[in-house]
Amino acid sequence: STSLEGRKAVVTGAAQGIGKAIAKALAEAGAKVVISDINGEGAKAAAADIGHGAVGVTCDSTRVDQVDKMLEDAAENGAIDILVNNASIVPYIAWDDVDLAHWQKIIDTNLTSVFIASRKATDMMRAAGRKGTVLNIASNAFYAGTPNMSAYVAAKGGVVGFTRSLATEVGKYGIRVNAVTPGLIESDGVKGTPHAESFGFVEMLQAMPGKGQPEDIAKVVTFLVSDGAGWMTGQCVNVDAGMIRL
Ligand code: NAD
Ligand code: 4PL
Repeated sequence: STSLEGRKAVVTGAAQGIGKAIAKALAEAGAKVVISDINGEGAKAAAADIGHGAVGVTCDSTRVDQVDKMLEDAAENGAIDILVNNASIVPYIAWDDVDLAHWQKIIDTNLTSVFIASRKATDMMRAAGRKGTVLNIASNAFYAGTPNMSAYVAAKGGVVGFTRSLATEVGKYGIRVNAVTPGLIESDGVKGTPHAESFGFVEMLQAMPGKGQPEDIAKVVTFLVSDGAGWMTGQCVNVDAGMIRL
């Protein structure tokens, strides 16, 4: 079933946008949700907005010490059941402006952060004998090679590769690891940026034209972390109204 009653979940980067919609959907499905974000005020505001016992905490997903503590706190002397790695920077940067500093910042925030939280969360799940699950938010930009985000696309490709290998490593413990690749979504982070100018072009490519919303991603994530997806691991599910037909 898709009920998450009694499950403990952490969603990173959930103060706004797709992460907040995921946190809301998991909470509505019955999970106790920790909203983790570098923007602690935003995380607390999101938790208050969502209700259902959701809690907002300040945590920089690139910092091992902060992530380990955040996950220890969320586990409440056990282990969490669900980790959603969503935190990321969504840059719009011309190729000619991509320097090493930008590259390293994006790899750190969008890829290394996924390793850091997954390392700790799956170690804790194994120690507690918990058959938990990790869900990584990648992007269909990995398939499309979308312009003006080369470091981002590289990081998301890394996330897809890591999803496959981590699923292999921890499958023997009953821990499932999957990813979702959203297409362009009208999130808080996209609104008011040059990405928002891309909707016309993206809708032309979609089998079903329309502006993707955070809830469109949250619904699929809720299923993938539920027992209904218990026979799925190492998978990458594309959610983009048919822009990419794999
Ligand atoms: P957003 O910018 O609206 O929200 C991102 C959140 O992550 C923010 O609350 C921000 O504070 C947080 N964050 C950034 N760096 C952090 C860090 N170091 N530690 C903790 N939190 C941090 O983004 P969004 O559009 O909702 O995107 C959410 C996810 O979906 C990301 O993984 C993004 O790459 C992916 N995605 C987005 C789109 C899109 O079009 N919006 C498309 C495909 C994939
Ligand atoms: C197709 O992940 O997948 C813009 C911004 N367009 O972040 C994305 C597409 C964006 C995308 C993305």
